[in-house]
Amino acid sequence: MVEEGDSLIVLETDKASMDIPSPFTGKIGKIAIKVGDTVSEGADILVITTESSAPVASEEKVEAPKASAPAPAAPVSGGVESVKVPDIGGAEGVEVIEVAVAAGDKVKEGDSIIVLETDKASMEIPAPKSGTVKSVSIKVGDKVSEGDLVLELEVEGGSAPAESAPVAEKAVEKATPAATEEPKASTAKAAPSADQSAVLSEPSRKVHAGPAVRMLARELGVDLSLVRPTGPRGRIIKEDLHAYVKAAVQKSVSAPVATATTGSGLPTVPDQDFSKFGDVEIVKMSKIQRLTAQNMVRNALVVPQVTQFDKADISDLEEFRKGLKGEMEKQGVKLTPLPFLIKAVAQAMVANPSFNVSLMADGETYVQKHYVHIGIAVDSPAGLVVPVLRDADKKSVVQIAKEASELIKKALDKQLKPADMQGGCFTISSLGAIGGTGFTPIVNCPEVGILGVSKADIEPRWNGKEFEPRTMLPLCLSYDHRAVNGGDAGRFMTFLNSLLSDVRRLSL
Ligand code: CAO
Repeated sequence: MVEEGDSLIVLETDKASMDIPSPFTGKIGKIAIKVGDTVSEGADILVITTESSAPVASEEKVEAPKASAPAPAAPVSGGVESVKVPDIGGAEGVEVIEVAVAAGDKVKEGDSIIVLETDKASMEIPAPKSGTVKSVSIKVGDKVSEGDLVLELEVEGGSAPAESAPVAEKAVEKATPAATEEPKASTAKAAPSADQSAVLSEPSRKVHAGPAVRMLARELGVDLSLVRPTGPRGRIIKEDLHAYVKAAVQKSVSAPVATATTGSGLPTVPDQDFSKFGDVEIVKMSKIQRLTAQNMVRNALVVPQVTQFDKADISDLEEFRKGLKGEMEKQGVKLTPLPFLIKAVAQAMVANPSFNVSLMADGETYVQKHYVHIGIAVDSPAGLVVPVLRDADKKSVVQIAKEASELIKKALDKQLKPADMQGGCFTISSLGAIGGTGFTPIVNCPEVGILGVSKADIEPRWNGKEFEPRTMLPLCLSYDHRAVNGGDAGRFMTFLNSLLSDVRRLSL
């Protein structure tokens, strides 16, 4: 089955190639020619049974149209020469669909300089001689006839005749500013290969393709200059286009990580030359930094997250902690507020199981976890790492303090194993020792909640009679709003606050 306008055959003279499009939509019957045949105007090509609303489908014979190969302009031997539209089979007002050269380009004899298209065929007009283009007199969309001026060419003085192949490789790759949405027509030699992956990111180059392929490329939004040609004489055929699109799709599916840092297809921030503004150096990111960047982009883009803030009165907790600190130090454990936070969060997870889930990719199910493993964000020399403390809900604050110290030491010494960083249900990111009054941590997928902890400070609190100095700890709870609703988050935070504000409850 062919559609009207589909390319049926491609003819090639020693100076140009022509696509012969189907004049009708219908079914191909007998084909009268084969590759290698020589044909002239009026020669039978094939028979098409046209689709018709009439009860009987009609058979139409397709003949070679009058689209004689354009002859190059008369040979020239030096100086600036006018290159005009050659004999194009008597056709008048033929549309220019591509201008393949610009002023300053070097061309070789036989290189395509413009492409014309009638409703019957497309024609590439070759350069009659090698030389340098001085000026171009036509643009895409112009209608031209035999004898119209195309360009001025400074002919290479005494140049040797061009190679017998009229489709010689272009000498200059300078992009033409011609206002065409398509790549510039010409020929590009490339190793015949169906593998399009290697050319996906090659810069623009000249192309050689028929109108049907160009139309398909336009429909698909494909830049033909990126497609590797495998047709005769470097011609791009439909199969090349299909292979290119397939490779492009596979590339984007199989390499999401490569685009993750740029936002999975979102516009990238263009690089700037910062050295214009002062002394700079380029520093390679560590593997952890690169992975963190990728995960942050994914988590920030994929998770609809909300952050809620509160302050816990940890005055009693601090008094208790400071009382225990010396004793713990003798056991080699540094008792900071962190183990209390881990314990309190673990208990809040048990009391609010909606925080202890992971959403499944099917969008229909989630995993409810019946264990409570808490991740601790550690600012290590290699970058941000999150070791996981297991079964925190079942351990005492002292036990948690010991294990957390070991995990943090391992992280700082770069001794963490992958297993130490897996299986977390919720993350605590404490910047309390550093400072700040609050921040919005990004949920650490596939977990659905993360607690940011800022620096505790003494604040005046009204006790009903007077203002009292109390140690207040800023808490910032980010959660995945797909899994946790605002009510659950409010209850989680209030419960957590109550545990931290009354250390006796924590030991219950
Ligand atoms: N408010 C006030 N003081 C605090 C505090 C808080 N919230 N948290 C800890 N401190 C105090 C400690 O008590 C300790 O003081 P003392 O020695 O007088 O007791 C001091 O700050 C230093 O604590 P620390 O840093 O040694 O230990 P920690 O348990 O608080 O933190 C760790 C350990 C690993 C969480 C921390 O070192 C770290 O890496 N934090 C950064 C995490 C991060 O980068 N998060 C951002 C991730 S992106 O969202």
